[in-house]
Amino acid sequence: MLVLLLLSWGAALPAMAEDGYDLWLRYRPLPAPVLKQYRDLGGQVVAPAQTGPQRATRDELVRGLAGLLGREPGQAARVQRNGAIVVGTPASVPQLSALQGDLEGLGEEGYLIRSTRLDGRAATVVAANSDIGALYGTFHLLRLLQAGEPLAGLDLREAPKVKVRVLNHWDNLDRYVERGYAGESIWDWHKLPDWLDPRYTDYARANASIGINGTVLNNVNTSAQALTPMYLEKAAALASVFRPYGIKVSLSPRFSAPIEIGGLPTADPLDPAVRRWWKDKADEIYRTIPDFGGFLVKANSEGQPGPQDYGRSHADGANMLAEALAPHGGIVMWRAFVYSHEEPDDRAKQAYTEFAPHDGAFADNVLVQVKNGAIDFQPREPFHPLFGAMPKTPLMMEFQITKEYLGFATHLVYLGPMYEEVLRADTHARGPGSTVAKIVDGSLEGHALTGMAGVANIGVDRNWSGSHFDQANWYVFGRMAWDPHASAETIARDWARMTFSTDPAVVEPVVAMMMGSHQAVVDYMTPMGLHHLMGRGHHYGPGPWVEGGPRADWTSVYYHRADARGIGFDRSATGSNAVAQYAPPVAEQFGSIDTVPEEFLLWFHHVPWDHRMPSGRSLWDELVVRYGRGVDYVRGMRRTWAGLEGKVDPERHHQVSVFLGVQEKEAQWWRDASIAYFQTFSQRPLPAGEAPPPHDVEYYKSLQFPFAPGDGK
Ligand code: BDP
Repeated sequence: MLVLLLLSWGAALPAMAEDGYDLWLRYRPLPAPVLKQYRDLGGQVVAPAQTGPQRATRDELVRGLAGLLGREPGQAARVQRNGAIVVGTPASVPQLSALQGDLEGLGEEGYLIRSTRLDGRAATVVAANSDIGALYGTFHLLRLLQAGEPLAGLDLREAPKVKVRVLNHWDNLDRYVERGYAGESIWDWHKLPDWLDPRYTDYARANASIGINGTVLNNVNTSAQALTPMYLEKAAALASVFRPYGIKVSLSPRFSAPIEIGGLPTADPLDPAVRRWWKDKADEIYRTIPDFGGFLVKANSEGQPGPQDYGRSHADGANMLAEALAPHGGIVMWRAFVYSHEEPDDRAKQAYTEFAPHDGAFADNVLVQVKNGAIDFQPREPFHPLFGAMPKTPLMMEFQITKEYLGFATHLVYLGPMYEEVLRADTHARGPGSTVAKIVDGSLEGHALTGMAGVANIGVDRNWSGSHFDQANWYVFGRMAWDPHASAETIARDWARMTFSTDPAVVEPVVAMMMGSHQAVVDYMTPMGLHHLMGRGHHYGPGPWVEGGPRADWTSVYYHRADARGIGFDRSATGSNAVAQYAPPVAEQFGSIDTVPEEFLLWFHHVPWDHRMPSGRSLWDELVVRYGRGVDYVRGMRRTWAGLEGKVDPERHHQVSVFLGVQEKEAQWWRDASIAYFQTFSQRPLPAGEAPPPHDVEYYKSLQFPFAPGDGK
């Protein structure tokens, strides 16, 4: 049965505080000139509401239209005559059955949006093969309206290019968020399963609006408790909130759980009792959460238990879990972020060394989840050499959305350009054009199971992400997981329009700020391929002097290798030869100091201080200039933002202004501390016009931040 919804428009909405809670789904009344073109729209809304996803769709549509088009009640009669919006599937809305043929090829999650005539009236149609497709299409339509796009002649088709689009929450059961800068975990485990915070629904709406279809609730550094019946009940309650939005819940299991909560003497993946235990556990999980997504596993990495504790391989471990989940349709997301305690080799090489030989050995429902670079979410890394090196295994991309190494919540850094740079990198695995995006979307090797994961930046802060601009990173992650070939700039523009204003005088400067912000943070923190130079443990602020401690590859000196001669990590054939892990054309390019892209120079080479750079400057001078350029960019952002006063609501304008001030201070601190420290090796003067750091290196070293947020526990 169809529910026909006739909207009567309420009076103008009361002015709402712009505290960021509404994310990009603000639905504030459109400005009059934009509104004019929609005067016929939405007089009639046909949107069935029989199922959970249908109700979610209809509610969103009603909310969005009422907010955006908010009209005086007296106009209702005129509005009702024109401009139907019809949303659904051929099964749920009989009028849409004529579109059956057009829906072919759009799969379970795709949709089309078309402006057409139905029953002799002008109508905007959102049609899909499934309720979830219709929900995604509805969000897309609302996005077009938010941006003030014309609907006439609209005819677009969309389907996700990646199957598993998932957030990874590094949230502990005590609500501490590892590397979280937005307050504690939004999962109020103690009050679950009874209290379902309305925030959970808003979380699901936000994710569905950008196509995210899965969430891993708990930290990869996990506790076996998460798999106990008590916590499964709580996870099931969250799953029930997310289900109407097409979002599946997954969990991070602890590999040693059979010992810790199962009472077994071992967690050996080849032990029949252990295998039995996991099968029973999977059965129990699916009894509690019938559409459970699967397991995300960090094993034999940074002290976590794993199959190697029993002399078994990653494939042995992953396949045991895969076998338990397979009958239920679940998947294993097995992380390749490993570097061994014993291994004295270059840390950048270890994941490849451990995983590449097992290509082809993983079960069909296993994805190997690979970070974008071989070290660890550094401000800039070359693409991970595993991309292209395991053709028989679906490789899932893992990006970090939370800005552990990029200034936490206060620095304005839009990650879109970074994601884009990695996804567009050419692995040459099957000749030129073998981009990382084509590996992730499965097209290069013909994998149907594909995925992208983002380490969430979400917490209980009113604005969810710790800052207004960090919302853009959640947003762009979702959009790029949907389409890894998408443009970071287009997405930034969509986001800015929905988040701040449709006024180009706001949108264009905001987009410009965002687009240069990643290069800026690279410049003021780790220019030209430097990496891993942050404060120890908490990773806050500069720490290029960090040395000693339990392992060399947790220090900065291990990575920058500065000495009287020069600076940088020699990963060429004369050094660790990590370049050999790339396909020959890439290895050749990265392996020579003459051809390596400037941005990766010190990642792959130890370079003399006086080496001549393309700019004509010496390496040392170039470094100093880059640090300063990064700081200058932040100053520029402050000026741009100040110019938007009055065009952006005061509440958000103020916080962004203050945060940009923090960013400038901290960018300056990174520049000064780094220059003061590296100068002790280079022994060279600063280039003309460059201000000397106000303190000596001992001062910067003495700064301590014992309570910086987000540290691992
Ligand atoms: C590093 C974080 C650490 C995580 C680890 C991981 O510092 O807290 O546990 O990555 O990805 O970036 O497992």
